[in-house]
This record gives sequence, C-alpha cells and structure tokens, in this order.
Amino acid sequence: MQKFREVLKSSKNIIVVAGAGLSAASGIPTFRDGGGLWRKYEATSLATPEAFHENPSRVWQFYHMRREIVQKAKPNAAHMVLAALSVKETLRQICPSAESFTLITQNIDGLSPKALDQLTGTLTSKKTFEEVTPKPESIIEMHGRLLATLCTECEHSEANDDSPICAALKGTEVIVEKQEQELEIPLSDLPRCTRPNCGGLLRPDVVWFGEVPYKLEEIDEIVRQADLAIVVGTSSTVYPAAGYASEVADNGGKTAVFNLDRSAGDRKANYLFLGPCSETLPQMLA
Ligand code: BJW
Ligand code: ZN
Repeated sequence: MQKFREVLKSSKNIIVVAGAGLSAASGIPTFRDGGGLWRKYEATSLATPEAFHENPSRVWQFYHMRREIVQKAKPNAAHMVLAALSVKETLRQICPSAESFTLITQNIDGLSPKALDQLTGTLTSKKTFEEVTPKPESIIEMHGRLLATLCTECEHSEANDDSPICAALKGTEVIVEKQEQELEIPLSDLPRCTRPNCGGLLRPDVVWFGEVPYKLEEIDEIVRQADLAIVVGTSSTVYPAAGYASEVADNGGKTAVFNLDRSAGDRKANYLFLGPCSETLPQMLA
C-alpha cells in the first residue's frame, strides 16, 4: 500500500473503474457472486432489450425491487473516499501532481453522486444526464441510473425516485425477493410517459446488453489520457468497462485492483488489494 500511495501521489490523470462491489457494503447485491440478484431469472438475462420486449411486466418487477433497495441505501466509506478525490482541493492535497480524477462507474445505484452531494452539498444525484453534461465531470455513470426513466416512444429521459414508481408495482418487491411467481401486470398499468400526447411505455434508464453505454466518447478520451487506473469491485467481465485498465497499462500507465476476491485480468495489475473495498480503499488515503 505504501508503494501504491507513492504512485498515486505522482499520477497526473487518474481513473477509477467501479462495479457492483463498490456498493456491496451499502447492502446492494452484486450480479455474479453467489446467489445473484434474482436466482429464478438470471439478473443478466433480464438486463436485455429482448427481455423487456418479451415481458416488460417481469423486467419492471425486477427493477422495481432494486429501486426499493437503492432508495434506502446510503453511500459507504469506499464511495466517500472516491467522492473526496472528486473534489479538486482534496485531490490536490493527496495527489499534488494530479490534473484530473474521473470515476467511471458501471453502477446504476446513484450512490457515488450521492456521496459527492454529501461532501459538497450540491444536487448531483438528482440531475438528469442532460443536466450533468457540463464537462469535465468527475463521475460518469456509464450504465445509466435506476432512479430515472426513459420513454420507449419519445425517448425523454428524466429522474424519477417515486416509491413505488406506479400503483401496480406496489408490493411486488416482496414476491420477487421470495422468488415467487411474478404478477402479470397489463401494459397499461406499467409506468407510462406523462409528457403531452405521448403516454408511451417507460423503461428504466439503464444500459442493457447490446446497447451503447453513456458518454463513451468522453470516456474514451479520458482513458486515453490516464496514467493510473484503479479498478474497484468489478468482475471485469462486461465490456467496454472491462478493457479500460488494460488500455491504460498498454499506454504505459499503472493499474491497481481493489476486490474482495480474485477477478478477471488482475494478474496483470501492478497492485492488488484483496478485501472489502469499504476497508481497503480508505487505507489508500491513510
Ligand atoms: C467486492 C465486494 C466488496 C463484492 N469489495 N469487491 C467485447 C468482448 C466480448 C463481448 C463484448 C465486447 N464488447 C461488448 C460486448 C458485449 C457486452 C459484454 O460485455 N458482454 C460480456 C458479458 C462478454 N457488452 C455490452 O453489450 C455493452 N454494450 C456495448 O458494448 O455496446 C456496443 C458498443 C460499444 C462501444 C462502441 C459502440 C458500441 C453494454 C453492457 C451493459 C451492461 N449492463 C448491465 C446491466 C445494467 C442495468 C442493471 O443493473 O440491471 O450492467 S449487466 C451488469 O454487469 C451491470 C453491471 O454494471 C455490469 C458489470 O458487473 P460488475 O459491476 O462487474 O458486477 P459483478 O457482480 O460481475 O462483480 C462484482 C465484483 O465485486 C466481483 O468481482 C466481487 O468479487 C466484487 N466484490 N463485494 C470489493 N465488498
Ligand atoms: Zn414519452
């Protein structure tokens, strides 16, 4: 850790590539460990446009259950460390030569912006994607947000933290958690767009397999410039995020992995810290 701190101190453009393990200590289940999110239907098989097209009622029940968990969750110590580094003044204290710090998160739980809000008192977590576009942004939520909706007709995206998101989904989280047979909710009772003359079916504003992640061009440029990649709590199995650290290494930069367990590609990392990241990441600043 001491050697890694020296590297951190002398890095100029730092990226963090985060995944579900970052939010594990906040009580949010990961995708691929142990029991998974919803054993009956593989979480990843529900995270596709095809699954939504075939059975929007099932997919909405899955996302409603996760919205209810996320609404009660609080950022943990690992989110707070990364939020501190997102604030220029703190970054400069810890890494005097740093020019930029970007957290590229695959998580859709909004806990990283929430942690930054807690530190700075702004309202990053409430803003929509369009509103957070002013650059450079220190947090990029590349797989979207659970507490936002996207209209399948007019493509309007907006923040939505209603609980429940619609009357028909109320209480279905209990059925999902118990792995019981889900309800067959008619399309008309699922969340619908409230914009004038639309009324289209809403979907969660998240990025499913086969869809293009948010802000890819911006991310590509940031990864190209980076001389240090810190990989936190991701299995590094989902692309394009899984490729960012090796790109930094190929460009001559350093890489560090913080994970509970061994993960894909960590043998190539310069530094590997095994354990809960809510404990290992704070040591980085000690
Ligand atoms: C802890 C811990 C603790 C636990 N402390 N650690 C190249 C090669 C092969 C395939 C592809 C490729 N490029 C694209 C593809 C296809 C596909 C893909 O990657 N497939 C793979 C499965 C092979 N990718 C896509 O389709 C992507 N789109 C795309 O590429 O568009 C094309 C395009 C690209 C570029 C230009 C133009 C076009 C989109 C991917 C979208 C992924 N969506 C999901 C769902 C989001 C909504 C939802 O949440 O429901 O995103 S899937 C799911 O996986 C979710 C996650 O963000 C993502 C990553 O999972 P993550 O975060 O790594 O979680 P886990 O559970 O896997 O790992 C947790 C880790 O934490 C573990 O390692 C634990 O040990 C650890 N851990 N507790 C520290 N306390
Ligand atoms: Zn609409």
